[in-house]
Amino acid sequence: MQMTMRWFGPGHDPVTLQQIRQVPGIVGVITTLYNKLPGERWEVAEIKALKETVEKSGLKLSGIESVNVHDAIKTGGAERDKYIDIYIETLENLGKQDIHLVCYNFMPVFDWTRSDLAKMREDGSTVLAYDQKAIDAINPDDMFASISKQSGGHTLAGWEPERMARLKELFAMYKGIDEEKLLANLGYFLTRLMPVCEKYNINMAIHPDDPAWSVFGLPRIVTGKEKLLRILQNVDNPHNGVTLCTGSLGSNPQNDIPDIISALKGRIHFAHVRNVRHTAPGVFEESAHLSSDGSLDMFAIMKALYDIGFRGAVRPDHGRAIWGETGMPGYGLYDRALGVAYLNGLYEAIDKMS
Ligand code: CS2
Ligand code: MN
Repeated sequence: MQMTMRWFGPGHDPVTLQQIRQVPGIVGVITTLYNKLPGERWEVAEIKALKETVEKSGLKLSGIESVNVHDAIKTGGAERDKYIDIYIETLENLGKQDIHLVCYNFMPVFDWTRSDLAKMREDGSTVLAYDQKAIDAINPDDMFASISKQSGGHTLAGWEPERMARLKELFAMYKGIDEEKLLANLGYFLTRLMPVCEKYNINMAIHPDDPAWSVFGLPRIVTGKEKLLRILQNVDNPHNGVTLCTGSLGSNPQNDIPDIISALKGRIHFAHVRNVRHTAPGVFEESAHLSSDGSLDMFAIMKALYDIGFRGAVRPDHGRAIWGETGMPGYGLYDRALGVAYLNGLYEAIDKMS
């Protein structure tokens, strides 16, 4: 297992590489060119500079999260081939820099969705939370305003203001796109990527939809075991794989995460391991990583990953805001570092007892 943390890059992330390096057991970061909009090519010089910055701190660049996918690709629009060509060039440029892991998502319009970015818990910590009733009461046009109001001035991953300014147009693009069409468009995209992935040994790792059900009437196809298996079988190449995000899949209590992990053996390329606490149907909050604080069995999850032979990059995911830390919602240093320490402990125990 390679323990990593997500880092948003110079000028974007209030957490420094040196701080990350001081977290025991961390070998690398998962990062991105945060300024890039979906559809823009990543140039070699930019990737090189990012990699050098990371490596100067003594860490490895373990993978990219995310190279975002243009909506023309997701909707199968007239310009999809042009944007797939650009995506392929980006992968080529990443491959040439010895980068072999790319996380992405295929969610229409919005990336992850929450109704509250700072829900106060009894102990005074705050967490990201979701309440379906609150989401149902929001007009999708106001969703961006609602999210950005709570973001503490940070641009949130997947919520690029440039895209959000074109929300009406985006919703119009997805008219007539149902789950089957979206799945077919994903298959088309992945089929075209496989040759470059084979050439440079790049693993594509699709991130589950968060929450793991349809929001605002938009289709969602990365929500559970059957659908994940369909995506993998559709393009049956080991480079077409999954980011096993326990918090996203775990938003739906029906998803049995250890069972999903076993079913995806050999195709999990990256893992986001965090807990989530279900409080009512359609209502959850992002608890501390510890099993007893949430609804997921983190031991069973780490054991399942161990048992299928997964030894790739793992990262904690959203943490609570604790100890007065302010920063990017979900991505403070303190609680994610606690998450890392805990996951390391679980892993060491599982490894030594196996
Ligand atoms: C992440 C996602 O912060 C998060 O919720 O897990 O934004 C993830 O990076 C993207 O969906 C992957 O493209
Ligand atoms: Mn995740």
